[in-house]
Amino acid sequence: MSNSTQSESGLTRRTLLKAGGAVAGAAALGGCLGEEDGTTDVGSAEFSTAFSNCWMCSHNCGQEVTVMDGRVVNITGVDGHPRGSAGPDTEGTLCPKGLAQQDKTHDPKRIKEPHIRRNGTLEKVSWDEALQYTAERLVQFDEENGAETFLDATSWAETSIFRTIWKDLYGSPERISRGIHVCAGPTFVAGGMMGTGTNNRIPDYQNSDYIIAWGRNILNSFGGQFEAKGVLEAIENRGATLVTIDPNYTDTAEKSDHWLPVKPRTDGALALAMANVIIEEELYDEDFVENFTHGFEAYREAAADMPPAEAAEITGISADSIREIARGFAKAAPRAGISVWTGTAQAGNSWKASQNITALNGLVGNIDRPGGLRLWEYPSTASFGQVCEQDYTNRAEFKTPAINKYEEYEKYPLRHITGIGHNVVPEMVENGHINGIVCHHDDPLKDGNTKAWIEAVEAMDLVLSIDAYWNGVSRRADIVLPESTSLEKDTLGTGNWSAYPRHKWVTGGKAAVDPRWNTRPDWDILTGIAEKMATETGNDDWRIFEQWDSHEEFINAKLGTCGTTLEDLSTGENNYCLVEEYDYEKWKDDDHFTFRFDLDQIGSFAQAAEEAGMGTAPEWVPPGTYGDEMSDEYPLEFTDTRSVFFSHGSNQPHERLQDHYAKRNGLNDADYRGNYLYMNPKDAESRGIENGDMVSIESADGEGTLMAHLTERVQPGFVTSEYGFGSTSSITSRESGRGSDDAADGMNTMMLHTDQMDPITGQPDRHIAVDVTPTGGD
Ligand SMILES: Nc1nc2c(c(=O)[nH]1)N[C@H]1C(S)=C(S)[C@@H](COP(=O)(O)OP(=O)(O)OC[C@H]3O[C@@H](n4cnc5c(=O)[nH]c(N)nc54)[C@H](O)[C@@H]3O)O[C@H]1N2
Ligand SMILES: Nc1nc2c(c(=O)[nH]1)N[C@H]1C(S)=C(S)[C@@H](COP(=O)(O)OP(=O)(O)OC[C@H]3O[C@@H](n4cnc5c(=O)[nH]c(N)nc54)[C@H](O)[C@@H]3O)O[C@H]1N2
Ligand code: SF4
Ligand SMILES: [Mo]
Repeated sequence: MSNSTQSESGLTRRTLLKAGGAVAGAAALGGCLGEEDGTTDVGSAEFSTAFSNCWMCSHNCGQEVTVMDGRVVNITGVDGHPRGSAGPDTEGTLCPKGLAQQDKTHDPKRIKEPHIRRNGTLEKVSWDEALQYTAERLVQFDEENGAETFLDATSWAETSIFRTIWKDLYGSPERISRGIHVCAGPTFVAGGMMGTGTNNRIPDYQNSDYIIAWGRNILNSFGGQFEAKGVLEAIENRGATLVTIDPNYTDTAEKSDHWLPVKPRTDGALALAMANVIIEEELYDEDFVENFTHGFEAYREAAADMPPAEAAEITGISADSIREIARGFAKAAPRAGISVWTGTAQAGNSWKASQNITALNGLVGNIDRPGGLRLWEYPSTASFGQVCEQDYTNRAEFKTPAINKYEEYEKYPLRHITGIGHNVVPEMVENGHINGIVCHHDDPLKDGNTKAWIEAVEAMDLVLSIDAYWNGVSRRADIVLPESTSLEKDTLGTGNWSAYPRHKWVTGGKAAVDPRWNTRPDWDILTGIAEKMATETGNDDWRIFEQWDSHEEFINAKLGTCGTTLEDLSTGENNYCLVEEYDYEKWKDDDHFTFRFDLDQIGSFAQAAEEAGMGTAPEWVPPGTYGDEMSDEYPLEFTDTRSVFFSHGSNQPHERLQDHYAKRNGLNDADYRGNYLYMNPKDAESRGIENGDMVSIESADGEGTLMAHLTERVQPGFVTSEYGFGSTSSITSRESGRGSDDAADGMNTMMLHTDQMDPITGQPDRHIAVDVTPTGGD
């Protein structure tokens, strides 16, 4: 095991500066301090410092938390951390949503007590009563409906045991996971099938000479974190070229050498035209293509059908620009990488866009070469099976997921690939094939097909919410179990891509403060349910967690393979460990490695593609084939996006963030704290809309009200807004207490959405035909 790069004493100059910051923060809270100049000993009785990792998204950035009198008074990053810094000897930081953990931890709007529904009303109960009731209802549900009709919707759970609980022990094979089902299914699955792996969408930024941010706003979605820092480092140290392909003029576009304002949903044509140039001008890696790939002829034919002039008509990008980017990318290869994630993956024709974009990597042979598309690896922490010393029966093992079992779903090709689709769940509830759900740090009501999802949640026999806030699900739940935040529990974080391109790593730490109010860490909640289930069912399999006295013991068992402990990770010196080193070009030693341009050899995909009416090789599939087409009635194309301040639907309730967000939009003077509708001044003028006006947005399936923000950053013909707001979101708990669906400013834009999706993976297609009109209010 190699240690982290921090100094031995841990007392770097920056640590002292940070301590100064903590003192200032404490002073602002009226704390009793000895010194005012920032030199106060942070080891004094009033302060303690805890090192751990952030969990506001799945990135696990290292954090240093200063606590005074049981209250978090400051949070900063950890220098040299794999995810929160640019590598050895560089400053570690947290992004705005990471910093917001402090607000969340002390937020009086959190759910403070366990609740169960009695006679239609949610009532506060003790933990013992809530867990006992949960076990009784789970047993009853299994008897009446079958556990296989229970859906696990767990998102960023800090503990890994939720799959053991819901799948193995309870016996439900169905899960809506965030990555494939609602985040970027086509990106992940195309990578997995083509040979680069589901998690290998992040290039080796720091060693790259040419980076394409393709439908990615890295400087916003990971502002201050490894990705953004890696890009900026490549520009500064290597003079790397940055290209952004995005219909919107984003922060990342602003920093780029080239911005290609592609028409939404036409990326598949752009990628094929780039291949056309690269193949025609013989700029591709012939050795790699010849010896390590499959299906090049089919790819060559598809690319030949998409000359730059034709792609220019489709994409709105000139043929000269297409040639320039294609040449720049291919000539810089293998030190050229494409960063791709959600922007090209949330549309009905995303599958082919993802396949065509991924194919460019194989064409120029940048696979697992410095500066190219790195095949990142996870550290080998022990699996549950390896650490569990008690045998148990896996109750889901021989159960067929409903989507594969019943003929009702034969119309969905996705059943061959992802097993279930977010947008299909309401239909499965209507058919009685899903009858209950656990939503754990997860809000499916913001992800798509929202009106149908609300009805589905209301129709289910059992809704269990494990959440920090009252949201559309917890307000409708039968049982609400209030969870602690990541500052109130022990955590273990691992990941793959990071600022150390040759190292696997682990991070983690102990709780910085005790759980606030009557909340509990998710480990305690899940093992608490297991304990009650053991008694209720008489089945000792549920006792398997009793072999660990605490979450820390369980984490240490998992860390055994890495030669470190949670105690070690909690110290300032070793908040992260670089545990194993791995090389580039690993595929050279792998006899089975093939980069597949054509997926004809993958039976499940070939079948899904045939049912969806598409081929197995790269091809151009126009927008509208599987998604909305604009019309006279709905002439504008809506897409949604994220803001640097908010982590999906997680932290919209924080007023400080709402204010920052309003200020950033220059609309903080208005008494409105919802999301904004961004539109081009030309589209606004023709509709009589002015900046700051309230507008009505309408699709064929829904409508809502937002405040308009006019900006040239959005192209005419397109409108966009940030998601996670409005009815059903956790923002509705503005006043402490439960709130209601109508209490909030802003709009859940997925009220405009029904069940449009990519047919292969079921990823919701969030490109919607709309029109916008003034409401007359302001
Ligand atoms: N602040 C913040 N940061 C986050 C998150 C968060 O919720 N908040 N979530 C995290 C998660 S889970 C993820 S998956 C990552 C995602 O990180 P990114 O994939 O970088 O996500 P976005 O920043 O939303 O960038 C998507 C971009 O795609 C563009 N786009 C929309 N439609 C199209 C299209 O048809 N073609 C092209 N080329 N572009 C299009 C949008 O304008 C937008 O700029 O962010 C992570 N970081
Ligand atoms: N409309 C639309 N929807 C999207 C996307 C999009 O671009 N547009 N992007 C998608 C992407 S990329 C992803 S990865 C998913 C992620 O989406 P989710 O997996 O749903 O994650 P969050 O929205 O971060 O968390 C949901 C809930 O967690 C609760 N929560 C906050 N803090 C805590 C806590 O400490 N403990 C617990 N137990 N609960 C907490 C909040 O109340 C919130 O309602 O969203 C997807 N949904
Ligand atoms: S990127 Fe931000 S929210 Fe995600 S783990 Fe890092 S600091 Fe936390
Ligand atoms: Mo995501």
